[in-house]
Amino acid sequence: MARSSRFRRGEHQRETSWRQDPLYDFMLKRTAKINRKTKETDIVLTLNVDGTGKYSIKTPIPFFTHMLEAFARHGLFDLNLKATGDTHVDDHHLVEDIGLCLGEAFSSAVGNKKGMTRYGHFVLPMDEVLTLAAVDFAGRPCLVYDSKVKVGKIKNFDIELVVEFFQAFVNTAQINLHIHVLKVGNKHHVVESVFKAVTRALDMATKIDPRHKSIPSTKGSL
Ligand SMILES: [Mn+2]
Repeated sequence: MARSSRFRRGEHQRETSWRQDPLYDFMLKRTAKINRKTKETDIVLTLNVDGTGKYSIKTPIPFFTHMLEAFARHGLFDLNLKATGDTHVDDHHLVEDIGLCLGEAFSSAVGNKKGMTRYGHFVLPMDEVLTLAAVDFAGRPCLVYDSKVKVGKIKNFDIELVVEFFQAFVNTAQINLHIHVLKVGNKHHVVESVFKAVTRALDMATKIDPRHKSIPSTKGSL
């Protein structure tokens, strides 16, 4: 009997306090679904910020698909993406529009950022290459992209599109993102290290820290 009543008391305490728990808002809600269709591209994307890195990515650009798979896996974000577009013209429209949709999904999923860490950073080695990414969910879009490898091709993929992707992502996510390739090398390593460093920084920044009882800003909003 004693054990049973303790259990009931515990249940009751949880019942009355769970709505005040900053974790509660997010465990249920940090997801987003984005549909975007224009004459150039058709994109359906779902994101769960509190995922485990499960993904299903379908784009007609194999190297870019590889990058987005790495993004989902290493940021522990669940990401489903089906994207088609006028890639017979150029990959530019589709890569940029996926960046816009992914940024929109992050912005929507994190909501008012209550209880969120806000800042994140990562320094990622990939063999001879070393890349730093730092992010602030500031509510203001700003990208600083610093790499000696900004042009060229990886198979058919145009490396110039990497900065286009992150600029689009930053614009709709409303974040401040610094990407610095500190040590260049193989082009595939450079680009992949950028995607992995960014996603690890995003994972850190989007984590809920229960010590934050409110929105992580002295202004009171972000
Ligand atoms: Mn690779």
